[in-house]
Amino acid sequence: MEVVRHFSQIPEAEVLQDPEALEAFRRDESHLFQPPPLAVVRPRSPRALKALVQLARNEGFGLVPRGAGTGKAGGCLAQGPSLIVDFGAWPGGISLSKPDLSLSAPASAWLRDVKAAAEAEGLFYPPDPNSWPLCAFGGSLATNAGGPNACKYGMTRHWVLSVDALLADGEIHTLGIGSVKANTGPSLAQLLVGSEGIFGFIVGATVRLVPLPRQRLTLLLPVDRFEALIALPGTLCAAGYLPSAFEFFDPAVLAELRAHGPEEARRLPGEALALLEFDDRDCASEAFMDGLLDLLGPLEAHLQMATDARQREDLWAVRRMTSAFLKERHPRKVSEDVVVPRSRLKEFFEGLERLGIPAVTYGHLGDGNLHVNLLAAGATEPVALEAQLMDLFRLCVGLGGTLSGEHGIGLAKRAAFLELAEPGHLAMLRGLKAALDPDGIFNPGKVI
Ligand code: 2HG
Ligand code: ZN
Repeated sequence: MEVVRHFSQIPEAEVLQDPEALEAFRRDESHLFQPPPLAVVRPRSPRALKALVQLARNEGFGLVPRGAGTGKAGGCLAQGPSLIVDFGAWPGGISLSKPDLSLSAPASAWLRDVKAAAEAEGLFYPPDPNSWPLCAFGGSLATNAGGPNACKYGMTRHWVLSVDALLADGEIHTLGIGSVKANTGPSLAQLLVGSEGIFGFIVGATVRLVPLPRQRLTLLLPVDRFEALIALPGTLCAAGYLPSAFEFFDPAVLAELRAHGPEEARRLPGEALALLEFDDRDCASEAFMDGLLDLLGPLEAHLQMATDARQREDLWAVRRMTSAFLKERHPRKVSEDVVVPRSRLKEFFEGLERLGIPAVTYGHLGDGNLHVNLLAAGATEPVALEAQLMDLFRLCVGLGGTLSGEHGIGLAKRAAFLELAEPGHLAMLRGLKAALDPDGIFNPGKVI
């Protein structure tokens, strides 16, 4: 009862405390299942946020930010006594400045609406996490989400000009300006992007746009031997062919999709398969294609072109549903998103084989971001599973990569991150945390 009294004091916010309503907030899209939060609060104004910060400080509980709950690392789940701050009702609309090639939106906007608003004006906001039709703009900023387009366009971080963020004084501060050039010391906006809420909460941002690509070439490349694909991203990039996306399925995932997947997946050819996309201005030209075929060498024989938008959508539909499909068939699977530089892909796959980790792999071959899925994780002894994951992470770190390319650390990878991170890196993060959030209010127990 004590608790109820306090929470009802929060102005301009909706408060959920019904245990049934809280159940939905125990999960995100990771494999984790956390205890329920004390309550879920949906703030509608800066006043509500200020009251929340004061209450959390006085009462000694944490505040956990949440967008649409599509994160894959447990960053938006409660760890210890916490309130979940659900930004779904945060006010504001999407606005766009064509002369500035910029777009501003509140954390509550859907990423799909942000992307569509840009497209409606012939502009492009490239970040495309797999969850883009369902995820919140704020969540994509807090987690620095990446997706297939990162191969050419980078991550969410690379598109952020400024952020509005709730900081430990309970106020909202604008960090940065909505213009492409600003050079007034280290970027504090960038400190917040991808911070997973541990330094403060992003309530809105202004991002950079570019003209919408007018051409798109979508190619399907089935191969007889998976090894034949592995060198290809490096070969293409070194020759000046930078795909906007270079996705792949290893033989094990492909077999699984073919045997149990939807109709479109059952028709997929090859032992392994790549899905490549180019959006260069001249990608429909003969010269572009000739150069590409030269680089493909003997693989050229297998190349298939998506002839129309429908075929392109079918190919992408299979790729986009792969994560959900595997989760449905293997509900207790553990899915990783390790990364190695594309020049080290061959060594990665050799290493993975040597380690003998029972996994299927797919994802973003073009930028070395690989979704290694341990389908049998649920039936593996926890100690053995942890050893397998640490072996996998160490392999990546040893090759100049790291344990997460796009999903973040959150709760799911925190222990491994603490073990593997460079000590100086960790010391800096801890120093920043102590300086920016001295009372440990913002997303406690995450990342560090
Ligand atoms: C994807 O690329 C997502 O499909 C999810 O990042 C990856 O669940 C996964 O393994
Ligand atoms: Zn991915």
